[in-house]
Amino acid sequence: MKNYLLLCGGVGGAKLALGFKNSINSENLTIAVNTGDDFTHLDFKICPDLDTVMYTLAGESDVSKGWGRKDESWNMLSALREMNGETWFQLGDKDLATHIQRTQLIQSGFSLTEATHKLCESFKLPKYIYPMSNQPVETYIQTKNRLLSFQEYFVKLKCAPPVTDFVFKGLDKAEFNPDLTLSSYDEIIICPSNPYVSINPMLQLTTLNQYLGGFSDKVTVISPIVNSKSLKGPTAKMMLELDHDISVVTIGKFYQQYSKRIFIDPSDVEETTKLNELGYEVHCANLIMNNTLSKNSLAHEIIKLLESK
Ligand code: FO1
Repeated sequence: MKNYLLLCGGVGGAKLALGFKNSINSENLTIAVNTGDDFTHLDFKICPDLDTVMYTLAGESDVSKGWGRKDESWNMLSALREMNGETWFQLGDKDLATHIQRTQLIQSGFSLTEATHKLCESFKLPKYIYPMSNQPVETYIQTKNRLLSFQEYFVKLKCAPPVTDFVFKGLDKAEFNPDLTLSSYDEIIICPSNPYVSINPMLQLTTLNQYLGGFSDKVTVISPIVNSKSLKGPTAKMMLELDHDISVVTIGKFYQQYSKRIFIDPSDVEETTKLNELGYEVHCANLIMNNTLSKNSLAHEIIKLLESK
C-alpha cells in the first residue's frame, strides 16, 4: 500500500478524509489540515478545520451543520447571551472542552501539533492529523471597503461581502509542519476544499509550494466544484466575485502548476478536453459525498487508480 498525504480544509476535506480512514491502514494515511481559519475567541485558541477533521474521523461531528460536535448542548452560550456576552461564534458545551484543553496545552508550552495529537488521543484517534504549520498563518478576506478576518467574514457576515482578494498574514515566520517529510508520501491528494481559503494558505508555505511544484505527478486534485456549483461553502460565490467561471476548469487552472491529475464529477465531463489542454489526466467519479457509502466509494476510486500506477 502506498503512503497518502491529504491536504485538507474543513467540511468537504473531512468527508474525503473519513472515506480514506475507512479504506486504508492508519500507517498509510496522513492529513495536513489548514490552520488559516484559526483565531483566538474569548481567549480560547480555536482551530475550526482541525476540529472538524478530528470530530469527523472520531464519529463525533454534527453532520448536519458540518462543524462542531454531535449531541451538543448550548448551556454556556445561552448563559453568555443572557449576560450580553459575545455569542456570534457559537461554542457548544462539549466543543468548548476542546478549546479549553487546546488553549491550556499551548499555554503550557506544547506545539500545535502536540496539542492536536493529545486531543486526538482523547478521541482514540492515531497521530495522523497534523496542522499545516505550528506557527500562526491568518487568512484575511479583502472586500471592497475592508480587510476582514476570516471568521468575521465567514460567520459574522455570513460570507456576504464580495471578495476582491485574500491576504495571509504570518507567512514570513511560518514553516510547513516539519513532522511531515514530503518525500515519504507516494501520493498527495488535494481534498475537495475551498481552493482560495482552505488550500491556498497551505500552498503559500515555501516547503510545500516548492515540493508540489517539483513533484506535480504525485499530486491529485479532487474538485470541490460539481455541476458548476460548489459542494459546500462560498467557493462558487468567490469564483464569481473574482470574475472566474464557476467551473472545474477554474479549479484546474488554480492548481495547474502543482498537479497533473484531477477527479471531476460525471456532471462536468464535458470539461475534460479543456482540462487535458491544461495538462491534466482526467478521471470521473461521483464527488457528492452525502453519506458514508459515497465517502468510502470516492476514497476507493481514488486509491484504486493510484495503487495501479
Ligand atoms: N461556523 C458557523 O457558520 N457559525 C458558527 O457559529 C461556528 C462556530 C464554530 C465553532 C467551533 C468550530 O470549530 C467551528 C465553528 N464554525 C462555525 C465553523 C467554522 O467557522 C467554519 O466552518 C470554518 O472555519 C470554515 O472551514
